[in-house]
Amino acid sequence: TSVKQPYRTSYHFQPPKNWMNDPNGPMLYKGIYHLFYQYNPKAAVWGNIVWAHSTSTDLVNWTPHVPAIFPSQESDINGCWSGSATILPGYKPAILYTGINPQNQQVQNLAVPKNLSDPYLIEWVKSPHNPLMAPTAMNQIDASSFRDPTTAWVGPDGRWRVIIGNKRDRRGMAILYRSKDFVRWTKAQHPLHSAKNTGMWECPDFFPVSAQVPLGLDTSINGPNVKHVLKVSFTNHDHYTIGTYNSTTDRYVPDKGSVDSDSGLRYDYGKFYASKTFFDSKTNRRILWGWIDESSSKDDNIRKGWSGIQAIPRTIWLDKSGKQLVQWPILEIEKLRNNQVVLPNKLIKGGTLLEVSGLTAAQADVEVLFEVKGLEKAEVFDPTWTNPQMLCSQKGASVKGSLGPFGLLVMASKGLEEYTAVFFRIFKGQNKYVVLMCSDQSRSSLNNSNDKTTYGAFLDVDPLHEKLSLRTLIDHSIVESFGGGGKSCITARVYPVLAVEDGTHLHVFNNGTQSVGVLTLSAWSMKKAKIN
Ligand code: DQQ
Repeated sequence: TSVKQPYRTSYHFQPPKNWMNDPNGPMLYKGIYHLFYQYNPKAAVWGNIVWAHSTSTDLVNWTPHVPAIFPSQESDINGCWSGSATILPGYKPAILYTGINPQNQQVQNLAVPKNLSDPYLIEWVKSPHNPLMAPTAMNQIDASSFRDPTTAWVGPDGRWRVIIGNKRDRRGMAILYRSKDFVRWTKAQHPLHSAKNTGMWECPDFFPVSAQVPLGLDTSINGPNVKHVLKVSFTNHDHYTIGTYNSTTDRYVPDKGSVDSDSGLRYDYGKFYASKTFFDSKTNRRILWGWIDESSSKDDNIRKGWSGIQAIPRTIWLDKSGKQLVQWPILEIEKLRNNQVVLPNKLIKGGTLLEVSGLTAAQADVEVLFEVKGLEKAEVFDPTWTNPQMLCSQKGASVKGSLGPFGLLVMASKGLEEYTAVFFRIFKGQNKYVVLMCSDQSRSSLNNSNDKTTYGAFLDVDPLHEKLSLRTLIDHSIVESFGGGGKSCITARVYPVLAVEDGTHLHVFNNGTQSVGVLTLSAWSMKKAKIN
């Protein structure tokens, strides 16, 4: 019996079947990229978690391997949960991960490659000293909230540091441990950082970024012109702050205005969770992997036999403002671009819907550059509008405005019974213009068992002096959008009934009263990648 699979991706990473969640231990070793991930070998729902493993030489095409880490000792017999890789001196990779012990306590374990001359690092052996870090009566760590070790870094005293996600009551924390030999770890007196009312911090990530050049830095780098980023996952989102790390006191202090709360900065304002970066020493980039969950029902996931994909890896760096990060799909993905379709420079009048044809619209990469005119006609921004997602839900694609909504209708059916709208609206604020970016899924499918929540973000672009760009990667059931060159990202999952395969269309639209210029629009059909 063959089930139709209109929602499987063609160039977003996923295993052939079953459940996948967090990306784990990404690294580059001897010219080969490794991706491990949380995987259930038995079903399309979470459970029986092992570290599945794939490798690649280009981050686009992937070869599957046998699971690298699976329950085999007391310290991980009930599950091998998330963790990270560190390359130790002598060019030796090491993985720290969370194991679930027979008492269902969360403990931290070490695994190392069995054979360093195998470039694929297929077999991993666990330390006989596991667990290396465990909750005890002495350290008062909550055994159900102690997980997801980061990549370790070296301080000025030569000792290794690692942080582990934790909470105490409602306070989220990044517990710090130090070690001389990577085997014996001692808990520091104080956490690296914590914040009240955030709940458990899952999958922390802590890394330096250059304040001078848009390049990545290896994890132990610190000094002048280096800022640090702390990312933590809670309430379904990956939140980050930018700040300063003092490696002598081992404290991280977020910059003023950089807040650890639900209203702070996010990597992505749609679906994107439990992400992790690694430093690519071959190209001096820092690369971000993130898990994109389904928006379909559990029953549908079981029926289709799989659940979870990974976002296209993103290069990540500090914006020149120093106030936020910028993300962009890795350049390698552009080698899948095929049959470019170009829309010549054009003024899009209010009320226009313009089809972009000649491409496989269900498997595409679209880049568009808008020029906004008549800014004095922008609607006035109400300063009580502090929640962009709410604003996008109230002012969806069908709600007419002055400057906007304008953008792309993707995954659209022929008769527009279904579409996903990715668009902008521009408002006149107190002393600057406010750009709102939305991904409206409310009309994405005739199947109402899907979660069709609309997502939104503010975009730090000044339309008076800058052009407004939008890039959208479309891949059957994912719409991954980058506004303003990657200053705000919104990822959505959609499951159309009519707009599948060749029944899928792409349009540019302007539902505002003011005209908008399209300076350039390029759309490519995307070739299929080898994703396992
Ligand atoms: N997923 C893992 C945990 C982590 C959570 C378990 C985040 O280690 O905290 O599969 O999605």
